[in-house]
Amino acid sequence: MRVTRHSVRLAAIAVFVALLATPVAAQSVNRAAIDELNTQLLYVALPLTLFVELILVYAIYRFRDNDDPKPTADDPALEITWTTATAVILVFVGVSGYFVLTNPFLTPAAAASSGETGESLEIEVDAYQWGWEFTYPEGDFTTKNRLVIPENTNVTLVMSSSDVIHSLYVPGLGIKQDIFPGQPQVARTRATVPGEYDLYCAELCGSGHSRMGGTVVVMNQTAYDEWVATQSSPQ
Ligand SMILES: [Cu+2]
Repeated sequence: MRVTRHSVRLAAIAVFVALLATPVAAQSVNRAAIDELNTQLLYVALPLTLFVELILVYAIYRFRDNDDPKPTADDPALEITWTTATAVILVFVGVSGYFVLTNPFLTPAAAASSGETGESLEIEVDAYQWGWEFTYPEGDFTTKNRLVIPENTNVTLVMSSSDVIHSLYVPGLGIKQDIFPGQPQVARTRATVPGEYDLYCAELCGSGHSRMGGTVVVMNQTAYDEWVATQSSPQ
């Protein structure tokens, strides 16, 4: 079978477009903000990478037989251009990153200063060697290594550690926050897609660190209410 250069090129373009255009519904507002930043930066990085690689390939080809290279001459205009272009790109990356960092779901302290607080389901998180305990506001019940939250609800995790430094990491929901003993930390999210998400401790915290995982279960409001009722009813 003959594979034409044309078909290879078409396939490469198709894969590239599919990668860029695949609409992956973000599972939380945190995740949406992070994914959007990634895509934005990708649109800047890809053309730059192609540009640099093309120049590299061109230089290799153009000067392949050059046994007597001449030193390059000063070119102030060119130097000013590439310095300015680099500065513009860095400012763009810095500003885009700043706006995601100050998102009130990624930096809860920013929520307080921007006045964006509002209703929030507050769940206490205790991290310890080696596990997680979650205490819910609706009743005096706790769960271990399994955090259940309702979808489309602002959730605030008030976290403390009973021993060493741990870090709550839920990649699927875009949550990552270190937890220092004696210094409660806050993480926030609003999950938008029901399902189960892996939870890890992202801070090496002792010999049981690798086992310090769990699951975050996002339920629709009805299922969550029913689940709370079964938890708090007397046995
Ligand atoms: Cu840990």
